[in-house]
Amino acid sequence: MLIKNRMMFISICCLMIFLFSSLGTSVSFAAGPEYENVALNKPVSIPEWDTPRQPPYAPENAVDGIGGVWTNGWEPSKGDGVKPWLQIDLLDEYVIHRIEIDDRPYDGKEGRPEWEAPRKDFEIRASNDPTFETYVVLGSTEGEPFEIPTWVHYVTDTNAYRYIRYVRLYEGWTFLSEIRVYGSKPGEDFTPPTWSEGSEITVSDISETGVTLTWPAATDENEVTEYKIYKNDKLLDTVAGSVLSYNVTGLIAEMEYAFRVEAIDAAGNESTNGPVVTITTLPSSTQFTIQEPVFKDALGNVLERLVSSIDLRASITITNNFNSQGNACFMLALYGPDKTFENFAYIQATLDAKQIYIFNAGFTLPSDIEGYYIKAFVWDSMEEMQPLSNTVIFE
Ligand SMILES: [Ca+2]
Ligand SMILES: [Ca+2]
Repeated sequence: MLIKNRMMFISICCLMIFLFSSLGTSVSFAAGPEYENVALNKPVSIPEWDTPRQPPYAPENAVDGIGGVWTNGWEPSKGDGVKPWLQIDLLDEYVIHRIEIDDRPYDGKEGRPEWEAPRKDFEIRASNDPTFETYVVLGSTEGEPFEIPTWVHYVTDTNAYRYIRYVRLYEGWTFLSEIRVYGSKPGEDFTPPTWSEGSEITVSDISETGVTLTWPAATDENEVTEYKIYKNDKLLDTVAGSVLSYNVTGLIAEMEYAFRVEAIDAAGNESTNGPVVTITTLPSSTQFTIQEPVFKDALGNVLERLVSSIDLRASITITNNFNSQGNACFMLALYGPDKTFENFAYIQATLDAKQIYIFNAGFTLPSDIEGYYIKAFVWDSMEEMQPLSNTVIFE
């Protein structure tokens, strides 16, 4: 009988093995918000006295995306006895976060004694009234010329404005190479959730194969919608924002793991300084941790019972807990009515120390499966046949 079985094995068994030593996706950290230049190519206007010049010195050239070159920018038609201004209609209300103005680089020619004039004595105003009867000042350079090549001004005003006006504060000539206005729509969330000082992950129920993590709630100006749990800097799982603990399973005995939790808001902003904890799982007295086998069809659908004529695949996860290699053999045997032995498949391998393996084995089921059942179990090897697991019956 044994010989016959081995003969059958050689002729019919089907073997598959997939090895995994670690599972998960690569870690990603959220960058700071990247605001849009909401002034780019938007409509511009100038005072009635100012006659628009032709490109590349027309008012539109102040917002055409080209900055810091000699031959591009808005130049008023005159500079004596006037205070030039240029107004941008953002076409919608935006919260302004940053304003940038590029210098027109000095060409070194004689006769330009006040070349720094365009770099000082201007003001950036904002309003929702296109006539600017009322406005707020977002920033100014009165007195001191800004440093070449770009004035970068951060805005703290969190109100939203539609119109931006560059205004020269004193009478005189000016030149606006390029102005960029970085903004976002009101209510848009660019700020990741934050963790309060001293936030820590609490660990409990450390076992050979798992641990429970518990963390304090992070806060957000809107709402924390998710937490991501990272295992050794790889994403392990994502839970809802209302969940503050996670039961980690599938760990290897007597191994160190680092866990980190990050909070995510509805806009997808992810914190980067979430709490971290390092744990060591308990040692195991047995070499292998063997999970229950899972039975699937060829498409990967989990089966509840035997189905006629399909290619059955059974998989089992085996963890080598020891610091030494060990052999394991996953056996799948098909029995017919009256316990007649019909078919079998197995996969045997040497498992490296501290590694997790998934064994797959399978065969095609007969067209009539009435009375059939499968026994699935793990031996140490086909030669020694020492059982390492219970026998699971699947019918
Ligand atoms: Ca320009
Ligand atoms: Ca937020």
